[in-house]
Amino acid sequence: MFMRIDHVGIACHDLEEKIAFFERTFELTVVAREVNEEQGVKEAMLHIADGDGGGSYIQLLEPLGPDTPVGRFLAKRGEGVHHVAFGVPDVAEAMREIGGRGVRLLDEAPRHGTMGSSIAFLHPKDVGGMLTELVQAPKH
Ligand code: V0V
Ligand code: CO
Repeated sequence: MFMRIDHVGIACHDLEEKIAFFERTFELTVVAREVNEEQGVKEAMLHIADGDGGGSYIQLLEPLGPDTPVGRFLAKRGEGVHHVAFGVPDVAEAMREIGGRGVRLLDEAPRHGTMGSSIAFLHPKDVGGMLTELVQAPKH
């Protein structure tokens, strides 16, 4: 299955502070910001590189409240890497294939992700402790 790393998601308490840190430390640029109510996050995408299948990014995530996936993660583990997102050409097909291999899907159908993408999550307990996201870039 064709895959690339689309983004690494990092949980933080203060999005603006963390954006400023990544900008001045790694000279990265914010290319998108979004509030995603369904996922309970305010997020920013910082561009790293462009590849054949699409770009790669750091995604900074601030929770919209304590009772959200990122809010619970911060309370339990503190700031740090929250998930790794693989870019796939067709997220529904990737869900079928990976789900068929015994990995629990956290979404029944693809959901709205950043920058017009379609996303779905895999249970971290079935992927060696790594919360895994599948992401399909929007069609042009
Ligand atoms: C929880 N666990 C994790 C984890 N979050 N392990 C690795 N990485 C993480 N990020 C572990 C946790 O330590 C527990 O293990 C167990 O999973 C159950 O967690 P919990 O404390 O009950 O927490 P919940 O209720 O939040 O459930 C965890 C899951 C939930 C992963 C099921 O967070 C979820 O559905 N996440 C998918 C949606 C999401 O994360 N959205 C935010 C990103 P122990 O302690 O029992 O051993 S949105 C995004 O990326 C967007 C919009 C985008 O890219 O476009
Ligand atoms: Co993500």
